[in-house]
Amino acid sequence: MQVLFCGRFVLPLDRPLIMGIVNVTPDSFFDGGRHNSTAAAVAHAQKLVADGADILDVGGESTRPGAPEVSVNEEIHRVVPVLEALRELGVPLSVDTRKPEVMRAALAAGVDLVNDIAALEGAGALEQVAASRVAVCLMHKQGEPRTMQEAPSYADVVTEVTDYLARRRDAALRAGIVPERILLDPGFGFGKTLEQNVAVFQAMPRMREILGFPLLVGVSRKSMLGQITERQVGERMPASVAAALLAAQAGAAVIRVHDVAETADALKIWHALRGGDA
Ligand code: 7PJ
Repeated sequence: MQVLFCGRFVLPLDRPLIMGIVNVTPDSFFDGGRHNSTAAAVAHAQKLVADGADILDVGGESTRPGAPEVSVNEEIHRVVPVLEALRELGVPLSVDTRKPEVMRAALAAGVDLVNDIAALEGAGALEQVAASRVAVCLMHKQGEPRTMQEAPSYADVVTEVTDYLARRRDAALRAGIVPERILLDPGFGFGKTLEQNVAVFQAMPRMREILGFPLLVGVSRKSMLGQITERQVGERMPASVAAALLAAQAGAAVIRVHDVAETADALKIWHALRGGDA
């Protein structure tokens, strides 16, 4: 059976894992105070675990298109207290960051997985992760979050995303990260139009074959779902659950979601009813 070496844990990959999203950003908790946003994030994370999250993904920088930049210090102060408070839960902890300095602080705080939308391209990021025992998610994006949705452009989006992930996979392996520690992610919504996201989604089984590594998929509440359903972000839960099921069907190893309880139910039905080993 395929497994993921993930810091303190060895996670079986025989069925899709649910990664629950824990945002620690002042705009997700309008309180202003540090203590309150830490406490709110910790409480939310505990609820996600009760709801069935297999991994918690803690992020202090919003990478939504157009979101403001966050300084290294600010991001560390958002994320580290939450990681420290969650360590005793006994659930694998991921940090969602592209800043090597934040990775260093998160590694010191005992994180189990580094989820990097920049695929460890930051200075020293590869080496730092290689020197640890944590898992890593290498994600594709085109451009930078603030402007990436302005004019995404590809000759062949599936080939370009696959080739990029193959290059970052190889860079990670060369740095000494063993295969069991690596997840790859096509990066839905990161510099991709709806049509490009759809093409990549449909190509996932083929990409998995070609790349030979487990895939992480994040489509939860994203604007591609809003474009299809014409729903605002707060009304995209059913669309997100539907997309999560299809990602599972396409072979995703880890599914990154906001709505953990609903996704867990949907996956239970999928496991129970699909039959065979599809
Ligand atoms: C993703 C992520 C994703 C991975 C975000 C949002 C934007 N990390 N971080 N994959 N998305 N690995 O959740 O809408 O798709 S932040």
